[in-house]
Amino acid sequence: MKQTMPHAAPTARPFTLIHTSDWHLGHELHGHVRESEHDAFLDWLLDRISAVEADALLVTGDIYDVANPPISAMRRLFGFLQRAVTRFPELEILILGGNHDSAARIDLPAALLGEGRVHFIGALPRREGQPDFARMILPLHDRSGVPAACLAAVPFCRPGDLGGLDLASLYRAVLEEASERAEGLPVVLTGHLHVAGGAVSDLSERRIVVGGEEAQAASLFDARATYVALGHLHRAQDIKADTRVRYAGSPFPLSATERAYRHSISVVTLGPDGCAVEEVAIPRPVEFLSVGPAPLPEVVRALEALSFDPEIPSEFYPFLNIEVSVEGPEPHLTSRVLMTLEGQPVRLLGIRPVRPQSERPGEAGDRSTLDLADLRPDTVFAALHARDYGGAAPPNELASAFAALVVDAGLCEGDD
Ligand SMILES: [Mn+2]
Repeated sequence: MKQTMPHAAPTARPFTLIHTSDWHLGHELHGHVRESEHDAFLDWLLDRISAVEADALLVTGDIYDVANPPISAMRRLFGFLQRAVTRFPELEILILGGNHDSAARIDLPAALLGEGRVHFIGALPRREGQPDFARMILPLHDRSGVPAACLAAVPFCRPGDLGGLDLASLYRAVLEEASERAEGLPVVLTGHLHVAGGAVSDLSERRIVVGGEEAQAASLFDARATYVALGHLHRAQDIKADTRVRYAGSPFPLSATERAYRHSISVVTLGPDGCAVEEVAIPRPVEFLSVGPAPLPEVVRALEALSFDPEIPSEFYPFLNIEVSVEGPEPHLTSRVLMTLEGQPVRLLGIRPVRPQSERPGEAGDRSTLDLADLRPDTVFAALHARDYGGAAPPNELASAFAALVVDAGLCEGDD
C-alpha cells in the first residue's frame, strides 16, 4: 500500500499523465468531415490510457473546431468522457478552453458534474473580477486516490478575461499560488497560447499576431512548474525554457501544411527529480498525398501512377493536394486533373496553379495568382491599411485589435 507521501516513496509508481491537445472536434477539411479520424484517435487514446496506466488526462484546448460546434462534435466529446470514466473511474481529466472554443460551452457541464474527476475549465475562473485560484488550482490524485500532483489550469485568456492583468502577471501569480498550495507536490501548469520559440507552420509564420495575442516569451514559465502542458500550436514540440514546456500537438493533420508533422500524445511521468516525457506516435488512419509542383503533364503522369486500395471505406479515402506549375492561364487544368482522378478513391483538397516566381499566397504582390482560400483576414487588413494610409502597415495596437476581432468572429483558422 502507498504511504501518505507516495511521491517520496522509492517504490511508488510515478504519477503518469497523458497530455494531448487541439482535437478540433467537428473539423472539416475542404468540406470533408473528420469524424472517423476522431473516432479512431479516441478509441486508440482509451487503449493508451489503459496501457500506460495513466493517472490523468490533460486536453489543453481547442477541444472543438469552432465556438458553435455541431451536436455530433459535442456528442463525440461526451461519449468519449463517458467511456473514459466508466473504464477508468479514478482517472483525472482536464478539458481546457482554447481560442477556437466558446469558453462558456466548455464550462457548461462543470455545474452538472460538481467536484468530480472531470474538470472543465473553459474561461479563466474569476471572482469579483480577480483570478479565482481556488477553482483553477486543483489536486490531481493518483489511481489509489492520493493527491500526487497540483494542477494549475489556465485556459486560453482573452484580454477581457484578465481583469487588468497582463498574461505575464497572471502566470506569475498562478505559479506563486500553485507552488504554495502544492505543499511539495509537483506542479503541472497549463496554457493555450503562442509561446515564442515554438515552430509554427508556413501558414502561421507570416502572422503579426497569432490567435489574437502577440507571441509570449517562454520566460512566462519557471521551475516552480515541473511540467507546462501547452495547446495551440499543432506541431508537437518542446519549448526552450527554465522548465519542461511542451506543446502536445494535434492528433492528426488539420491542414495540408501539417501532413509532415509527427502526430503524437505526450506521456509524462512526474517523479521526485522532475519529469520525463515519452512521445507516443498516433497511428494515422488517413493518408495525406501531395503531387507537384510540376508541369501539368508530369502531374497527370504522377496521378496515373498512384495506386489506391479499392476496399478502403470512403471516410478513410486519402486526401490529395495538387500543385501545378504554370506559365500562364491554363483553362483545362482543373478538368484534366479531375478526368485523371475520376472514379478513384481519393479526396481532393485543391488544385493550385503555381507560377515560377510568384510570391507566397497572402503576401502583397501578384494578387491575380491568389486563391480565395489562401487569403488571410490579417493580410487583407494590412493591404487595405497600406492602400489607404500611404503604404503604412497597421500599428501593432490596431493589428492586435483586428486579430482579436477575427478570433471573436470565429474566422480564425489554420495552424492553431
Ligand atoms: Mn488554438
